Amino acid sequence: MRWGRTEITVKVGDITLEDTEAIVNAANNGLLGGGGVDGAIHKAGGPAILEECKRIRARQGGCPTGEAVITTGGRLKAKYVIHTVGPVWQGGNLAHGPADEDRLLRNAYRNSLIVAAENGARTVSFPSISTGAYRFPIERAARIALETVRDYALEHDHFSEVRFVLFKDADYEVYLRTIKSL
Ligand code: AR6
Repeated sequence: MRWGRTEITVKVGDITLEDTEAIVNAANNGLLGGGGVDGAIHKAGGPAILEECKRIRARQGGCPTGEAVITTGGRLKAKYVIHTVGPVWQGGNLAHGPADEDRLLRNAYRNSLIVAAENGARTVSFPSISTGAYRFPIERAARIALETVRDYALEHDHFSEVRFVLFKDADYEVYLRTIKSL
């Protein structure tokens, strides 16, 4: 699948093994690591990633939801890790205004692309942000992820490839179905 000049790849895999110049981490506001893909990235990439996260924390007090920051990839193949923070699913309505989670998830994808582009990365891999511990429904999240990357790719010629790396077969099936429907 190609959007503008950007090749879009959807695959099953472990994102810590990807060879794109940047991989994206589904982090939390504190930037000190955690479980899920965050734990896997810190474990595979080694302590240099956490050291830089701590420096970012000291400078700006963590990472607000929907924003993104960049560190070294440490021992990973990827040169950079872009740490973004998706929203915790709250039900998609009411308390925070209509579907604020949708807007925050869109921001997480878009700001990750912007930070990658600012740092010269032309290939980037994404996990499925917010759909694990943060419980965002996968169908809705997949649509937001794919539409946000599509819109960016159609507006900018910057990326040669954006890869979606799904950990579970069921998530991969949802992404495939969604991309065909766009
Ligand atoms: N490669 C690719 N995807 C993975 C991997 C991996 N190695 N490991 C897990 N996933 P989650 P969130 C998938 O919970 O929902 C952390 O503790 C997983 O199957 O990692 O954004 C952070 O520190 C799921 O589809 O991220 C935060 O506190 C997806 O990654 C919080 O969890 C996202 O699940 C963030 O929650």
